[in-house]
Amino acid sequence: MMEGYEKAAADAEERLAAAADLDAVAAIERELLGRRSKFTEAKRRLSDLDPGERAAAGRRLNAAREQMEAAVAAARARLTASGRADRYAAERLDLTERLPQTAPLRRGHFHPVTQARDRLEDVFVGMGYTVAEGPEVESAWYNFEALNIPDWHPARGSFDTIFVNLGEPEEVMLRSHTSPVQIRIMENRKPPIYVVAPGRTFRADTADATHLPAFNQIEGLAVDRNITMGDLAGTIDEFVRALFGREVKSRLRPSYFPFTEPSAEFDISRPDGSWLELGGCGMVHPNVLSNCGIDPEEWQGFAFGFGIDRLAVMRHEIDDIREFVNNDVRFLSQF
Ligand code: FA5
Repeated sequence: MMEGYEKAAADAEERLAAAADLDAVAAIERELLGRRSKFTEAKRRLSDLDPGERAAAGRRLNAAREQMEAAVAAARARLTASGRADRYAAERLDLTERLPQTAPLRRGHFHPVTQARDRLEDVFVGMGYTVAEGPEVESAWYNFEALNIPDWHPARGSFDTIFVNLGEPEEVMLRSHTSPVQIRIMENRKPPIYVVAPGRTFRADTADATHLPAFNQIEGLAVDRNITMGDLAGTIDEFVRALFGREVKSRLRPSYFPFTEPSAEFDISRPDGSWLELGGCGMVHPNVLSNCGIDPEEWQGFAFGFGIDRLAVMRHEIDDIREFVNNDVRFLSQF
């Protein structure tokens, strides 16, 4: 009885090694170890043997069973691994494959506001400026105080700031303009400085044809010896011309910002003859230079900050700034 069984176990190892799939392994396992198998029958017949023979036969039977179980497990492991490898091979994607072209491929493009931002950077880099960035979440020091806006100052109210619930009340905020980047630049660099800093800005403004609650500004800062308001006016003129051509005019209007003195607002002309306010500008206030460790007796500067979304509206003659955030591809694909 035992010999026949051990022979079957040895055969089974060969059959398992050749099994092509997991179903075949399960069938062999049933045949070898299942309820109707020779193994189960041999186990049952152990009780017919003399007690002396029984122990030795039982050990041989167990050894054969362990051998078969190991062979079954090995076959399963082999087929699972190769099954996975086959599945991976079948699911493999060739990322370099080029499908035969049935229709002309349509290329995407950048959002018109991104295009305006890139164009602005190019124009200013062409004028010798470098490009910097600052964080979108700011402290009251950078967004206000260092810019000569102490907490009692009424100008704080005019920014409709969106505060973030972190630290002391009204200490952390989404920056309401890109002017804090002026401070970060002057803290870290020595004049002469010629930098522009584009980026997202946030205000609790209700969206309308000319306002968005999240919009983009570009800040400009020049600090050097003997800088005058004339340099500022010339720089604004130059970039308006580079961006819009000669038909569009710009004008400066006296205004007030705590961080510049004197201050102005600049507008550009629309095709219908009206003016659109694009930004604020002025000579950097001596207090702001001092706050950053720059001696106002030795250095002067001008700064400006204007809305990139507003500029893109002008550039493409769009009536409503909200079109930029509606994400209607039919609209966006025109630019
Ligand atoms: C400022 O933010 C000043 N930091 C600008 C500045 C910089 C002055 C440096 C002097 C020196 P103001 O709040 O006016 O100023 O905003 C500047 C421009 O941002 C506006 O002229 C407009 O073009 C744009 N802007 C402001 N609010 C919005 C809004 N809700 N949606 C779209 N554009 C806006």
